[in-house]
Amino acid sequence: MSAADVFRQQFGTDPEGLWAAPGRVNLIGEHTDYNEGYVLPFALPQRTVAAVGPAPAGEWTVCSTFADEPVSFGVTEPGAVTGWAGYVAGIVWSLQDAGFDVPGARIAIDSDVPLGSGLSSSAALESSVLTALIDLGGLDVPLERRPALAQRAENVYVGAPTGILDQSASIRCQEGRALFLDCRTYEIDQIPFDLAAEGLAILVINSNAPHQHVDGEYGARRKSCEEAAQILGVPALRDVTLDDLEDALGKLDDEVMRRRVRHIVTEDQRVLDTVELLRAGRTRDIGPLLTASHASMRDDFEITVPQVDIAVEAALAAGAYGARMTGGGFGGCVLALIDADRADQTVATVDAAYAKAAFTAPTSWIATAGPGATRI
Ligand code: GAF
Repeated sequence: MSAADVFRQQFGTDPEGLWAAPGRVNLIGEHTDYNEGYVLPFALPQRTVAAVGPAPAGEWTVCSTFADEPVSFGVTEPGAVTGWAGYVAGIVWSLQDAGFDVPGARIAIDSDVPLGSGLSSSAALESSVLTALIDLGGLDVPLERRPALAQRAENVYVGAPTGILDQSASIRCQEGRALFLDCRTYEIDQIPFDLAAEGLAILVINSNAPHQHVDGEYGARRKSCEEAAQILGVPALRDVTLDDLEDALGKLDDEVMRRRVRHIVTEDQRVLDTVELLRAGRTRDIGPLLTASHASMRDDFEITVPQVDIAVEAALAAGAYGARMTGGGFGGCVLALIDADRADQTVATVDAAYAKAAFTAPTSWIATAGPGATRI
């Protein structure tokens, strides 16, 4: 059933409109967002659709294709609504808290963004509902302000200490482009990213590894980065450049903290180098940067698991130009930059490596850069 079908079944009338927001793949720049650094995501064609219609002021009801019961709520305090509907209530709360007169609404959700795979299913949900409520209420919220509103829903209402990468990707990405985002200033550059024209492709390999300890470990990484910035006397680790790195590491006593800092500082530089190569039309040459990013996440930030490490190694063995885990880590997806005509061999090599290790089989597909959040 589509979101519109669920809306009709639940509310007995047609929705006023449909809004969609995508999941994302982050090409490079992992855990740099909350360090006020750089990221380079592109939007997936997979998206969350919200069918939305009006309701009396101060009343919201949300239902979906993946939950049995609708959830209704009024004006709420952070955390009052839990589970998946909390992301929707969080958007209402965040807009209200920012002073906007949010219209009451009936909302039905459908999504083909894989859940819990590091492809931003929660940001897609937040961004579709945010865009719908802004349009429905005729609210004047410029595009560049929207990701921070959705991020607040997640940080304050839901209570997840995430950065601004996922909501920015879902809201600001454009078809055929990768989004180069400065997470301090929110300045963007839309980088042309039409791999098919170059005979290339991004293969996404969902490790299907169960996510473990995600929340606690994510928060611990963030805390360690923020403590390091404080010790180094900088507003954020973004302010430590590659040239400063050795000096900075010399000022930190804790070996684990030193590794965390090294990941962030080198990762920011890898994003900048990747953008430069893409601008110069040297797409194949970004491969080693992708692979170095993975090694840094594995060895310094320590956020990979054997399933994603094996996927990266197998993709490289099959001839990929580069490969890395994408997203927050502890499972999730790997991306590999490959020649488009080598997709089948790459998938076969990865599948064989998983079978040999007796891991649950991965799921792989070619990802193209789709549009950001919009009314459809
Ligand atoms: C998750 C978070 F939600 C993002 O903010 C970002 O930190 C990412 O992990 C890692 O780059 O997706």
